[in-house]
Amino acid sequence: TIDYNERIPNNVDLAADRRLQRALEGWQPKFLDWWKRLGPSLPTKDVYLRTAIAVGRDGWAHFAHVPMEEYRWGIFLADRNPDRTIPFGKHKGEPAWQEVPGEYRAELQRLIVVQGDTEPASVEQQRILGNTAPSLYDLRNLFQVNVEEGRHLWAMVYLLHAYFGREGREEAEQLLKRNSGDEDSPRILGAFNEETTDWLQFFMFTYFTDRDGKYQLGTLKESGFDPLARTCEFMLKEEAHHMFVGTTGVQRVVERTAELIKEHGTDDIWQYGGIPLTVIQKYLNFQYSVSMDLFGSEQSTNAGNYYSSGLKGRWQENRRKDDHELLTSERLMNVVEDGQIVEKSVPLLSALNLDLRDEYVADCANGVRRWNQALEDAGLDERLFLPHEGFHRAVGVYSGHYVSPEGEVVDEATWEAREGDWLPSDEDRRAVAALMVPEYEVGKFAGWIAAPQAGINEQPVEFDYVHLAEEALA
Ligand code: BYC
Ligand code: FE
Ligand code: FE
Ligand code: FE
Repeated sequence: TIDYNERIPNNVDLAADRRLQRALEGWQPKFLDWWKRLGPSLPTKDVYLRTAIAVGRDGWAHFAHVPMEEYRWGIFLADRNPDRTIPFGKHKGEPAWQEVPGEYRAELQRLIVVQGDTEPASVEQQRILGNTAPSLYDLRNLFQVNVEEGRHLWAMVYLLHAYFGREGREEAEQLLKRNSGDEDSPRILGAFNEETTDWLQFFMFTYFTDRDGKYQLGTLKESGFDPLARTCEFMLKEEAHHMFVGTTGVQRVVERTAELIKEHGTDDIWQYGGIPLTVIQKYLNFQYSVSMDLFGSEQSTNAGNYYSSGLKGRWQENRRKDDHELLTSERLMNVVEDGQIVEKSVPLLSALNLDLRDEYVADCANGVRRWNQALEDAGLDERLFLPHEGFHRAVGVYSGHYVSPEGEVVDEATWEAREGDWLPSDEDRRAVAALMVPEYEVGKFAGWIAAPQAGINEQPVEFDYVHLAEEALA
């Protein structure tokens, strides 16, 4: 269990390391200041939140109404397996590292900083969404995601403080100083500088971009550096809810859209307060493609080196039936040559970003199947789909090329002519934004989204998930 008597709740025996404790207690007010400045902007009294109270397999979460700024952010690592060995790379079979291996210090720190940078970035991106929540249920889910991303920042800051000395402490400060979309000091990865303009985008973000988080954390959970592996293992438990918010959020939008299409016999349902399916598809296209970019280049020496060094593994490394070193394996990948997409064979070790991305793509398809089931159940013929991997890409082999959602390489003029059919236009975003009127009454939902099947933690859907502050109600 986690010691809640401490100023910083933890299960790493922080009290036994006075220096580290003081360093983190020095960072804590800066975190809280950042939360006040760039965290959720809607003033609330309290929110029905899940807090981690243990890290074991069952019963790790406690639910209660708590003021958000009193959320018990803390440091929780999955239990240590004393027999754990490094699962892959050239150190395979050696005992997992409990300290940072000197030769990989820089790379390990870089990975942790990149991971850490995304967590507060997403909170910043979602800052103003509370003002337009479609229900108290959704508002609560937004805030749950936000506090947990805040805790994921804590998880990375702990590693930086505990294992990377002065440089680590400086990086921890920088994690609060770079900000999403900031001209001078933006967040590190592209998708985390995009605006989250509205709730449809938020649901697409938690479906597609939090899912990148799931897959990246899944590879870091395999790391030979045991504290990183253990912290990612626990983060993944929290992450499941973020993806639930995305899957069911998009599903509920699709359900409501299908209902309105049937009721009015037209796809053009703006006038009836719904989001047309074509616009949902454009939002999907956008968030999927910027999330695909988060995997880096298909071929990456960084990724190969991370693997060989034992720092970052593959998704479900232990289930892979090979030598876990990959020095001789090859695989096929797509490249664009003379305006055609063709396959070529490359060393597997050079293409591990692609290996992970393929796992991600297969997982993404599951939700799309669910959403299409909702369309089928409603008796509609329209379907949603994942665009081609080359569509709207800024990183990797497709960057610099124009590829349609169907996977056709097109010229620039065609792209310019069709872009508005494929990606949300400013007009689309404005029309979606116009539907985003807040619904803060218990058990009520905005007209563009269906109610969920069930409430949170076996509470009813009609439940006071959030108590707003007086000034928010005025
Ligand atoms: N935007 O060799 P390459 C999450 C940079 S999400 C801008 O192809 P590599 C969350 C790259 O950094 C998960 N720059 O890439 C979700 C490199 O720069 P340097 C976050 C990019 O290194 C929702 C250069 O281009 N965690 O947790 O193989 C809410 C060459 O790149 C981008 C991680 O990402 C981009 N999209 O792979 C909250 C895990 N892509 O080093 C949270 C840790 C690449 O030459 N990160 N670049 O200056 C990594 O494993 C790797 O850094 C990456 C890139 C997979 C991101
Ligand atoms: Fe309680
Ligand atoms: Fe996270
Ligand atoms: Fe997340």
